[in-house]
Amino acid sequence: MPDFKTLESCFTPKAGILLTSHQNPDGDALGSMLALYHYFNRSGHKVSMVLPNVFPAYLAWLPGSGDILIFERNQAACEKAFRDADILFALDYNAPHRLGEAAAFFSVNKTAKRILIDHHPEPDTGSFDMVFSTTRVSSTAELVFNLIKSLDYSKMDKNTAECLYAGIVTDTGSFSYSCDYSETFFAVSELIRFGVIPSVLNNRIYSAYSENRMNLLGYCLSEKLRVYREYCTAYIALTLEELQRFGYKTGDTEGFVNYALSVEGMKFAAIFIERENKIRASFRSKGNFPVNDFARSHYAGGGHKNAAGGDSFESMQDTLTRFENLMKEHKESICNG
Ligand SMILES: [Mn+2]
Repeated sequence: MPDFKTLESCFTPKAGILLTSHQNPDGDALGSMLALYHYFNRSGHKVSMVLPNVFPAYLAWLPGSGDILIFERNQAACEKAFRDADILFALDYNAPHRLGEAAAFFSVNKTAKRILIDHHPEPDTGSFDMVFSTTRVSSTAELVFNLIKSLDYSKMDKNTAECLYAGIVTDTGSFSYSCDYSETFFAVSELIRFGVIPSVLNNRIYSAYSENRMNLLGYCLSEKLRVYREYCTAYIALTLEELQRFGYKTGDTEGFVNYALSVEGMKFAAIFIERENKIRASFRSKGNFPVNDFARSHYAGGGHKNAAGGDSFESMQDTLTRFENLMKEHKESICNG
């Protein structure tokens, strides 16, 4: 666990703090950001939050989410937040380019201290003044829990704890991966002590899907799932037309790739989702096949060893043909990994 005590000297009274997280924010991006928002507010600082684009609706219940500035909707206010900050926190991403178009403002304020808190491999250390990074945790939210615990645990409260729990439970797929260390469960047991009720929050997160999303999932599983037993690989591909047919909203396909991976015998899974100008690919693996290396080599992407993503700029047909060739090529390391 990084030593967060070294952060203490950064905080002048009433410092202007900007919290940022990555494009297409997930539960960990939002949870770790909002937890720090509550913590720094209670510590008397002036805090703003910027996300590159909108977050999924199932996270809107998180306390404080209404105060987040969205770059794609309100560029002027976000730009001002970047300029005014004394301290900029980068949460749950490892390099400025993960901010998308907002990355142009990452270094606009030359005097701001830039602090990274993240659990992705290979942090771009040159872009930050301080780096708190390890892959040995479930989530950035778990890191933020430890930050608060070592700096001023008296500022932990129920709102903060709920945000942290949301980050941990979503980044571990409800405690089914990235949670092999006891420290994760220690953090969760502490969060429960501060008022989190897991059954209530799990319901809010996992029982709030739109009918459209459930229909799209059903369609994916019955019509679009391709299983290649000899390559221990399964994938799903969705075109723009199919997404529109099911009234697609941001976040609707989140988690779909895990269904492909949960087919018995599968060690590698992918989902390809057509966007306006590219095809977004997400990869998952069980065991040792490093999907972050795979995504980096073939899809200009990256991520974690067992969960990564990237883009393809070919047609859907060419994208899938190329993927099928790659899966044959990597057969040995996939199936024996
Ligand atoms: Mn994360």
